Formats: sequence, C-alpha cells, structure tokens
Amino acid sequence: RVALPLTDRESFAAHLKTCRRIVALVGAGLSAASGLPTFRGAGGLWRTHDATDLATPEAFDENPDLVWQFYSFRRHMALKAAPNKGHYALAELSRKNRDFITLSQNVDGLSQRAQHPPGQLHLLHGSLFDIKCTDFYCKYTREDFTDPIVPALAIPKKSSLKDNEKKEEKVMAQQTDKSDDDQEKKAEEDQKVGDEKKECKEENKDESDEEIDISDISYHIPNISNEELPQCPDCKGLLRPGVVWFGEPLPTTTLETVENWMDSEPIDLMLVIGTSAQVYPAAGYVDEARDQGARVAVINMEPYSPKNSRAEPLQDTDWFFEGDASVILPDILK
Ligand code: BJW
Ligand code: ZN
Repeated sequence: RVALPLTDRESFAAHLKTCRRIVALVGAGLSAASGLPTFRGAGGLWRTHDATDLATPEAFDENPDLVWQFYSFRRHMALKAAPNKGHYALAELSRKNRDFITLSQNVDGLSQRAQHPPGQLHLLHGSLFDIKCTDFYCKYTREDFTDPIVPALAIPKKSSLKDNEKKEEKVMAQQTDKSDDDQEKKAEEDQKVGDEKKECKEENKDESDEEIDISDISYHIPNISNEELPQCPDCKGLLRPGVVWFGEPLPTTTLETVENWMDSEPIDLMLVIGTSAQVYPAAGYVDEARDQGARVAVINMEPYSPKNSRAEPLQDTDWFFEGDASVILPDILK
C-alpha cells in the first residue's frame, strides 16, 4: 500500500501548536512569486544554457565572462524583486519561535530583506551579494550590493541599442543619398520623425530607458575581457560570486551549526518549501529531521507523486500542500 500524505490544514494547525523545534528547508520555489526563476523545469534555462550548467567551477574557468553575465543579471533581478508573503511568514514565525531555523538554498537575499532573524537563517549555498577571490590562497571577500558590480556588466538600455542602430542608418543614408534635393527632403522627414518621436517620448518617458532583456537569446551578449570583470584588490586575480557551485563544499561553519542544532534534541516538524530536494547535502536534512522524529510538511507547486524525489516518500502522518508557497505559507503558519 502506498502511504498518502495528509492534505488538510486543520491537522497541520493542530500539530503546529504542539511543536517546539521546527526546521524549514527552502528552495527557489519560495522566491518564484517574487519573479525569480527556479533552476529545474520551466524557467531553468538562461538564454540557451541550463542554469545548473553555469553553476559550476568548470563553467567559470572556461567562460568567466558568460558566468559573470549570468550572475550579474541574477543580482540585478534579485535587487529589483521584493520579498513575498512566504518570506514574511517564515520571518514572523522565526521571531515568535526561537527554536525554529530555516535552511535556505536561495542566494537572492529576499529572506534577509523580509527581516528574517539572521541567527535563525542558514544560507547553505551562499549569497549573490558575497564576493570572493577565485585564488584559493587569497582570502579576500566582501559584501557588495552594487549593481552593476563593474561597468562592463551593466545591462544595456534599449536606447543605447537604438543609438547604434541610428548611427548605422545615418552612415547608410550618407552613402546612398548623394543628391542635395534628396538630402533636404530627408532632413525634413527626419525632423518630422524626430518631432513624432519626441511626442511619443513625452507620453511614455521610460520607453527608451527600458533595459534589454539579456536573457532573450536574440540579444547578442558581448565578450568581456578578464580585465573588465571584477578584480581582487589584494592579488589582482578574478573575483567570483560567493555562491556554492556543484562539487564545492558548503560553508563549514554553517554546516557545523546546522548539524549541532539537528543532533541536539528531537525535531517536531520539517517544512520542505519550494525545492525539488535533489541537491545534496541540503536534501539530506529532510531524512535527518525525520530520523530525529520530525513529521514532514511539503509545500510545492507541483502535484504530489510518491515516485518523484522531493522529500519522498511521504508518510500518512506527513502533509503535502500543493500550490504557491507565497499563498500557502501565510495561511498555514499564522
Ligand atoms: C514552487 C513554486 C511556488 C516552483 N511555490 N513551489 C550525494 C550526496 C552528496 C552530494 C552529492 C550526492 N550526489 C551528488 C552530489 C553532488 C552534488 C549534488 O547534489 N548533485 C545532485 C544534482 C545529484 N552536490 C554538490 O556538489 C554540493 N557540494 C558537495 O556535495 O560538496 C561535497 C564536497 C565536500 C568537500 C570538498 C568538496 C566537495 C554543492 C551543491 C551546490 C548547489 N548549487 C546550486 C547553485 C547555487 C548558486 C546559484 O544560485 O547559482 O544551488 S545548484 C541549484 O540547485 C542551486 C539551488 O539552491 C539548488 C536547489 O534547487 P532548488 O532550490 O530545489 O530549485 P529547483 O528549481 O530544483 O526546484 C524548485 C521547486 O520549487 C520545484 O520543485 C518546483 O515545483 C517548486 N516551485 N514555483 C512553491 N510558487
Ligand atoms: Zn585575491
């Protein structure tokens, strides 16, 4: 017999009231409602690249400018995004219950911006806003929210493209349009078009200030030399985002703190929020919590299937809440 998890909110609310030690494992699905894409499934492609292929030291070694453009874009998007009600619900529960910790795989800074108590938030995969040196022996790091981090990584505006196009058009016109008469006519027309454009601009001032969507593959991303990428002030090596790529160890002190917390006493509840729980060691915390007696509640947009790998298989004393974490969390954690 396949055990099916509970789906009713009443039994969850009753259990939550009795809980002291709670741990949440969160993933990209928590920030989806804030407009940030997830890694796997729809939205997991950046241009033609699988996001998980770019999140490797090998990708950075081979193409530091491509990987920096990916991360610079992600920094920009994260700064533009706002925390959603899911981030706030977790932060609020943390303030109410000091025995509640959140293990976040997200690097977007949205939980921090929702005033999540820092001591109860453990960043398993680092942060887009921590910058560190690529040189193993150079220990340079800094927190950095500047956008763009270097001028070469600025996202171009539509107007800059138009200027180039305009320049090209002008050159073409000068080459083909030799007669004075024609030139006069052209000047008149240009004036007219210019006036129309001006009017249009006044109506919709921001139009030419809009950024190019560099994740659209029709935009040709430039090659950027290493000298123009972020440089280490100490050793002049390349800097990189302080995130954890595949094959790299998670931050040691974070792992130690989390292990100590997990091992110290029984756990009452494990929340698995907006994560495919396919990446280790993060996903392993679900089993560890279960081993410590925790009942598990999964909140995910995708329907439950006992076969897929997300914290499965759930037991008939666990819960599965299908839907958007930004809607479900405020409701079930209130
Ligand atoms: C919604 C929603 C909505 C959508 N509401 N839900 C066995 C044991 C240990 C390790 C391994 C192992 N087998 C293989 C490994 C190695 C590897 C690994 O786990 N690979 C697996 C793929 C098999 N692990 C590692 O390499 C880790 N390091 C390591 O093990 O080091 C060992 C070591 C020790 C000593 C010396 C040297 C090495 C490191 C893993 C680092 C992962 N890094 C990334 C990139 C971070 C930077 C960046 O952001 O770019 O982390 S990869 C990517 O995946 C990112 C994420 O944090 C992580 C998890 O993804 P997440 O958050 O689950 O997103 P999705 O897209 O997968 O899922 C979203 C979910 O949300 C979906 O389920 C949707 O349905 C749902 N959803 N909208 C609710 N509105
Ligand atoms: Zn350095």
